[in-house]
Amino acid sequence: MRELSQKIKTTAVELGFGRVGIVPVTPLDVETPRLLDWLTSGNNGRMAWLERETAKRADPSMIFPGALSMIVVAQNYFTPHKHSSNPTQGKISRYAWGDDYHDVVREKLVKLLARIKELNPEANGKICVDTTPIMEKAWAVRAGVGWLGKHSNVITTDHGSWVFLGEIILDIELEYDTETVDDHCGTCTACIDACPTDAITQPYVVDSRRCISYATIELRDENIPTEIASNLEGWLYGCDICQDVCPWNRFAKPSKEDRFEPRDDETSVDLDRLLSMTHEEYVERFRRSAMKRAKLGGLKRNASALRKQYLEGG
Ligand code: B12
Ligand code: SF4
Repeated sequence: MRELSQKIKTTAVELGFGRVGIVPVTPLDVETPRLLDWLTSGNNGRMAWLERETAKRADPSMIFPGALSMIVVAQNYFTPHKHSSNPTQGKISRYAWGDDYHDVVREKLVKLLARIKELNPEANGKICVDTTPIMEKAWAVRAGVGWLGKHSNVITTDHGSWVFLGEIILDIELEYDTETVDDHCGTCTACIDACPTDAITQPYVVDSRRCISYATIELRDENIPTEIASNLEGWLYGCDICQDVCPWNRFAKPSKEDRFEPRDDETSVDLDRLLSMTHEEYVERFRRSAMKRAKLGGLKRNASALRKQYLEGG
């Protein structure tokens, strides 16, 4: 078991994952009541899908019967580029500059699972990247990948919070990591103080209804609430403010994954260009990009809100 676990970790590092941890699959007894409290307070906004599968989120064996082990990986996505400060441009959050991470991380996990099956043909596994109803951040903390920052993203000591999370749930036993990473946030409240919409309502808790990331990506088919729309601070898609100010991100090292380099060298998009974009141009520009999630209508709505703000001198 020890040898297999070690080989899995070595392969994960060879595939470019910055951190990897392995833990047994047991119900999330501390985190689940917190998830339920969060939902009861309405912090999920219109993301009703978070309410539907709480039992699965609490216990991955409901998603993958026979689940015994959880491998958690972190993929560094930091590339050292900046945003345009021109208000006629809308900022794209760092995670969506390059190719869609769902595809990039999944592709690597497919390779990792294939290697595990080579080493142990009895093993079966399920790959998860974001969309599977599991609490990825809670598993990453358990697996010693990092700690939950006050902005509620997982922070690693090597790459800060600029990491995507991914998992393989397995039906075999492995040797487990027992060490977690201490919470290194200390008395710092930089993320809470910097959030322009006061979305971090208490340390570790984000109210999606106030979060620019939610408003510009997940809130569909309605206008952005006025108090958020007047505080977008130039963000067209997602928001990185709470992570940009985090001291742990000062020492981030560039990712070796070229696919996270900005597509078309763009970290921002010209608002007028977006507002006049046809569906065909949209398909071409955002093919294989995570930004497809907001759809062209959503991006145009966000661009209009930003344009209104700079025309009003806000
Ligand atoms: C729903 C969701 C969102 C929502 C809600 C955000 C949130 N805080 O959960 C919205 C749309 C706002 C969002 C935004 C973003 N997201 Co998002 N999102 C998710 C998703 C799909 C589910 C997360 C979830 O279960 N939330 C529910 C709440 C209850 O979970 P929670 O915040 O972790 O709650 C815990 C804390 O409140 C804690 N807690 C409560 N009280 C206390 C007290 C103490 C003392 C402590 C220690 C803890 C604690 O307990 C709760 C349970 O563990 C995950 C993927 C996945 N399947 O897990 C990606 C994920 C979390 N998102 C991710 C990213 C990258 C982002 C953005 C950075 C994108 C962007 N640049 O715009 C922003 C960050 C905004 C922010 N500050 O959180 C990454 C985060 C990677 C990382 N390093 O952690 C994930 C893991 C996707 C991935 N596979 O990489 N996201
Ligand atoms: S992503 Fe932006 S709006 Fe959301 S909590 Fe962080 S700083 Fe606030």
